Amino acid sequence: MDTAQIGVLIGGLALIAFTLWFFFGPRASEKAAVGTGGAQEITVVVKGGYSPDRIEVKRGQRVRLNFRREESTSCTEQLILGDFGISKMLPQGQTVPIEFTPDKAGEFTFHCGMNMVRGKLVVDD
Ligand SMILES: [Cu+2]
Repeated sequence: MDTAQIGVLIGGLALIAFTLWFFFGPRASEKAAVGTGGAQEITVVVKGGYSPDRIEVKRGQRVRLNFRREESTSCTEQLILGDFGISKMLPQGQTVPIEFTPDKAGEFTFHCGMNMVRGKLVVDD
């Protein structure tokens, strides 16, 4: 093998590693911060998915998720967090606050009306 071939090989391996990491790597989660109202607050932008799509909160303290939908596709129009009995419509361009107090710890999925776009709410004890 000459230098160019080795270069191509290393490049290829790096690309594979990146692809694996991108799809299967650990997802960073974002912690909700306690805001002025005393609730753990975080803004979630809805655009081709949820950002952040993994949110960490503490159990037993009020949570306020400010969902902001910045896309017109009807897919993400509805937001469902079934484990806490929440179902909300997210009009485009508006910030919709979703407030509740998580009374149980664990990982809970929130998703669109068709269960296609998903995010995780991690409730720590
Ligand atoms: Cu959908």
